[in-house]
Amino acid sequence: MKRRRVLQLGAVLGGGLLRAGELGRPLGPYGERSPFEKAVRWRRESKTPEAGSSFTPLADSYGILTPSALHYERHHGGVPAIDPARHRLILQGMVERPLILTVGEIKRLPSVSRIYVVECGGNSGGEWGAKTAPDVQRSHGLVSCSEWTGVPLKLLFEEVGVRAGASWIIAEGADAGRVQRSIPIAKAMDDMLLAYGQNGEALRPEQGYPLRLIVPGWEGATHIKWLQRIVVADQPYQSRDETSKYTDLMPDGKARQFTFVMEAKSVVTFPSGGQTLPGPGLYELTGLAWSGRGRIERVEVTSDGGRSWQAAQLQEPRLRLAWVRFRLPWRWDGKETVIASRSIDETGYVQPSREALTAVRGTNSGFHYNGIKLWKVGADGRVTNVEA
Ligand SMILES: Nc1nc2c(c(=O)[nH]1)N[C@H]1C(S)=C(S)[C@@H](COP(=O)(O)O)O[C@H]1N2
Ligand SMILES: [Mo]
Repeated sequence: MKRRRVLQLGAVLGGGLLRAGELGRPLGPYGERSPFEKAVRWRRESKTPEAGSSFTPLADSYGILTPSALHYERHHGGVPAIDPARHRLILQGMVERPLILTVGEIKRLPSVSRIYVVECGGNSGGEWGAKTAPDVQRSHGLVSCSEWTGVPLKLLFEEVGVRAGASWIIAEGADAGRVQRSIPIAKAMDDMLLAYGQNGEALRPEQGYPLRLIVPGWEGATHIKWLQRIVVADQPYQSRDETSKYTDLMPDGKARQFTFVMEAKSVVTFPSGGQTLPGPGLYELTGLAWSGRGRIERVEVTSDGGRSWQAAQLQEPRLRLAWVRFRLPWRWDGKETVIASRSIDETGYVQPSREALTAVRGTNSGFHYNGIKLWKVGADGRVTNVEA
């Protein structure tokens, strides 16, 4: 193979580029990023500032962890200021021994740390319809991935003793929104976490400080933040947030309810909407893939509008229910083209095209959109939302 020069650095080296070290600023008690780094969450306009969402800048992320300060936010009643010394978790309902726990008591229990995606059921919901999002942050940024630390819920339930016939839990937050969600108890006994840690420190207030549920692979709305109560029951609660909202309207006018699992998805973050390629040449095409059903087995990428698909390189370790970073060297010839990715998970499920998805689900679903995302690269290097 002919050796190609990847980047042309040689000529500029020599004068004036390297600075002598100046005396820097002193040590600091809590770190901050460089003032030259500008990526921020984008906040969608909402009627009230407390109830709203902000989006993770996916195109500015490296690897598979979202820095806590950039984790997306979705609140229905603002971020409460909770003093952990005064916070309590109540476990009641169909249990042998109802319990009230302090945060300190919870932290004493055996714990685990796991890397998991949290994704809002409404993420990329704009793609059902007008698709006006100019960039990947706004089209797909209601998803983040963190390392969560906490107590397996199973362990707590073994402490309180679940009564025969119990089949659901109802979790309640301490925020003004009083968000309540019903979750099948089988999920709680499987892999749910009562989390207090995020990326090596306490949860951020926006993420539910001091306690939240993590429901691996299931839609964000079930991951109750500022958790203050779990009621064990023999039926779901049919709360506002699982009846009037968070249901999927189907083409026949019926609505699907309790669609918990987030199906396999992926998105190219470079090149993606709003970016400009400076010219033809070698680039690293990259993006993120995840599935609520388990491990990502394969990600395929097209850079010719879907005529051919090529397997991307997957960064190890490939963790279940976490982001997988994919990459592929890509030589852009300077012509207009369309790029996209599709993910395949360990169950064999293949991320569908928009056409295949809307053929089954119609276009009024609102939630749970996981179609293949296309980006157009113009001959001028500008990348745009192909469906806009
Ligand atoms: N108590 C409470 N829990 C909540 C919410 C809320 O408003 N209040 N929003 C839910 C929704 S819809 C989502 S998508 C996730 C968002 O979690 P994050 O803000 O940490 O990203 O939290 C869920 N848990
Ligand atoms: Mo959500």
